[in-house]
Amino acid sequence: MATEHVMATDRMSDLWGPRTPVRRGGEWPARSDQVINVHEGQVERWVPSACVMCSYGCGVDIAVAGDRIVGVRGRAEDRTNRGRLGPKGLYSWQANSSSDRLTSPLIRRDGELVPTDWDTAMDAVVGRTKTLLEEIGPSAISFYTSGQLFLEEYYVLAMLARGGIGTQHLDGNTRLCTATAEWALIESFGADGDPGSYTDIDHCDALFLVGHNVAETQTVMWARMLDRLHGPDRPRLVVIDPRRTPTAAEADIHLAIKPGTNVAILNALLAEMISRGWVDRAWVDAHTVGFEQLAGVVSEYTAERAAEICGVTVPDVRRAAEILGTCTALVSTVLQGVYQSHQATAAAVQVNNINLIRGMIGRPGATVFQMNGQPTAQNTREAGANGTLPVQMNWQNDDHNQALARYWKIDVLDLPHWAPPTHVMQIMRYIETGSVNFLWVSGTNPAVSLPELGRIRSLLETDDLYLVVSDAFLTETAALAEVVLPTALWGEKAGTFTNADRTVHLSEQAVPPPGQARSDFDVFVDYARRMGLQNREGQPLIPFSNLEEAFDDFARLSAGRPSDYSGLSYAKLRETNGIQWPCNDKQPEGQERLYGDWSFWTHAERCQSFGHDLETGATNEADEYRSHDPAGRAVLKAAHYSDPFEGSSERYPYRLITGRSVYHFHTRTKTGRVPELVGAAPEMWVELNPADAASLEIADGDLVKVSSPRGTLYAPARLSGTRPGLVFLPFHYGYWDLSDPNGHHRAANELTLTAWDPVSKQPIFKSAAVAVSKEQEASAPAGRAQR
Ligand SMILES: Nc1nc2c(c(=O)[nH]1)N[C@H]1C(S)=C(S)[C@@H](COP(=O)(O)OP(=O)(O)OC[C@H]3O[C@@H](n4cnc5c(=O)[nH]c(N)nc54)[C@H](O)[C@@H]3O)O[C@H]1N2
Ligand SMILES: Nc1nc2c(c(=O)[nH]1)N[C@H]1C(S)=C(S)[C@@H](COP(=O)(O)OP(=O)(O)OC[C@H]3O[C@@H](n4cnc5c(=O)[nH]c(N)nc54)[C@H](O)[C@@H]3O)O[C@H]1N2
Ligand code: SF4
Ligand SMILES: [Mo]
Repeated sequence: MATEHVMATDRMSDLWGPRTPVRRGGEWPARSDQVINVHEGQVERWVPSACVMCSYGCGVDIAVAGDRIVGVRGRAEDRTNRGRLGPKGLYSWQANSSSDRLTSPLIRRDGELVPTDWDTAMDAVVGRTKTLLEEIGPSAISFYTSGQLFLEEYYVLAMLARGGIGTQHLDGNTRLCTATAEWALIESFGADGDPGSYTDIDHCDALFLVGHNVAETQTVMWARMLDRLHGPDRPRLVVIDPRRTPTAAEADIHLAIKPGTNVAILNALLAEMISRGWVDRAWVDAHTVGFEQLAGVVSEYTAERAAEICGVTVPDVRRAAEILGTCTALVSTVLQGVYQSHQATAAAVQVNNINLIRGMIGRPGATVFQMNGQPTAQNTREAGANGTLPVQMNWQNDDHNQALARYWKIDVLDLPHWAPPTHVMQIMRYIETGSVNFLWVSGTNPAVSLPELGRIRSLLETDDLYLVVSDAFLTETAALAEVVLPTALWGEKAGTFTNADRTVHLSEQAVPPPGQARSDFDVFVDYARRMGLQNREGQPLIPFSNLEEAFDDFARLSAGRPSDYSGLSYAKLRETNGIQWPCNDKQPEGQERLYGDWSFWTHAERCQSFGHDLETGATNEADEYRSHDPAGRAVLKAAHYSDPFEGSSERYPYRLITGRSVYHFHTRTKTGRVPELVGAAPEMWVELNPADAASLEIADGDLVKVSSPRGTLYAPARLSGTRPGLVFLPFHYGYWDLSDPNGHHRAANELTLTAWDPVSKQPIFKSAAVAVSKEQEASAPAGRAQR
């Protein structure tokens, strides 16, 4: 049912809204966007929150009538968005009141999922955990969470999994998303946490966007960039992306590289900058280590060599280097075109290096954003629910392990720290080999979002695995579970989360969850209680009776660490419009930029990790690191280019990249239930270069077959500005009709491969070899993909 709205502005056709141009160093003007469903009655109250549809993290107020959400408006006073919202932010709240929300737990009986009550469901989950702990031990138990829950929820999960059950196998879907952001920041600066502020966009005179289609994926961030690009003193814009995206269409220089060649182009840009003398040598000598090695490695990447490897022109490489080398304030951003390619961390670190060799960090307009994607990915990482310990503690540093064990009042030997926390691709492998027998998935839909879905489905379906899923909908993943737990969504529960420029927001509860749905926080706390998890003193391991206690506990733990929340409280967050960590006694209003004193987190005793070799992923040893302690200087790490995995062949001559479109979010569990967004992009499609399409005799709209060594899908063709030889697929479309045996033949991840970056362990979604052919003319009766 389509809803009618009253709204100030249209964000469906006018995605970024009207320009509010701003001069360099000026204040970004406010502009409030809103949508209210007038048929739901008068707005009775506005409840403060932030958007959970991407990591830009716009401030919003939720409009409530009775016990229903009836709209949203951007918070004009919020430092992040100054009132703006994009299409997902404006419309996605409607998914909350979708008629197919899960309202009671489900349990599998005689092969079917049937409704049950919480006691029965939780007793089943707890019973299986206990049996496995007795029979096998903690290594049989695994948890896979999200970048979309709240800080308090991740923290409790990290406590119960690492401190209570004592398993290494806890990871987040942030592994697929921003594990590389985290590791690129650690490798260069010693700890996670983006150094910059969104206001840097207002201050820069050059923007460098690497594998980041910000116009479609962070539309309000792009509105901010557009207000400079179309303002009185336009910064220069360099974009690296194989496709002519709306972002690339605005660029002064668009380097449409062959996919998987980031390291070659970035090395060439560094080489050109160094050979032309565009290096702040005094700053580099004072505040970094590793310049000579870096200069040596990149000197092998001439503009000519990069042009050849990457399929771009020599003058474009030189012109791009000139912009990066001669600007006075550079904002660089990095996202999935880098993180989901092979050599992900190696490439992301070279972008850090471009800023570092010019001293472009820690001052207004000069920074690098290793961007996040999901709204709360930063918190998954900070709370230790991704592949690290909480608050950037270093699992190889005994003092850190001791401190954490003391804080949680557990024995340090009960805190697993003999190896790195297990990443999700390895958890899947352990399921395959039979050593992991229990997986609790919360807030993610791996049956659509992990690579090589044929394999993932078979793993999630195995009899040896007890699968528990916490979600608000019966997703493709939930349909495979033994127990499904119905969860409250954003707006139906409170909690805090942090965006990519470290701004922390408190999202208040606006309405009650439907039926018996409960917050993940309540479910995890209940599980810990039913499991009888205790600390060394025989007290409950998780003593919190409410969210705020969990927040305060985390904030105290974080004191003195990079993500210092010790000066934050719910009361303080309620008084303000987002505060950036670190926030403590010394800086009670938070800190806009990190590293303004050019002192980085690289001291051996403080750093989050001793780092890796970027090419092989080999972990550095503590002694080795200590003997060359960078002691507060940033680390310039170099890497040689290597060819992408799975080269093209005669049978699979095209290269596949997958990614996003503006109207949908991930596997569409929310946006697929919003009439406006579904209407704008109802079906899967295959993007082809017009010349390739012509040679394959494919016209716009024809049904196309795309296959890789792992699977096949069918979808209509859309002719676009990708590089020749390249196929682009949105990964949003799963197989919603769960009863259809061919339903999965439209999911992009049928085709992707099981491989990951050696440092961040982030899977490679942006490169595979595929074959393309025409299946049916557009005029023919609706094909499989037309469902
Ligand atoms: N509309 C919308 N917005 C979203 C999301 C969504 O699902 N929908 N998801 C959110 C999340 S979780 C994330 S992680 C972000 C992701 O945001 P982005 O990273 O901006 O999105 P992607 O489309 O995954 O990839 C970005 C670009 O990488 C390019 N690319 C592919 N291969 C290469 C390569 O080898 N090198 C380079 N330089 N570029 C390459 C692709 O052509 C693509 O345009 O978006 C967030 N925002
Ligand atoms: N081919 C390809 N694959 C990709 C990518 C790509 O670019 N290409 N990108 C990757 C990236 S960057 C990402 S982030 C992932 C995203 O992949 P997923 O995490 O699988 O994507 P979502 O559809 O966002 O799934 C989130 C689930 O959480 C549920 N949910 C929402 N809020 C809550 C809550 O508060 N509690 C609970 N328990 N559940 C909740 C939603 O209903 C939904 O089912 O996909 C990855 N996969
Ligand atoms: S830019 Fe991101 S946070 Fe802002 S409204 Fe859009 S989806 Fe939400
Ligand atoms: Mo993501």
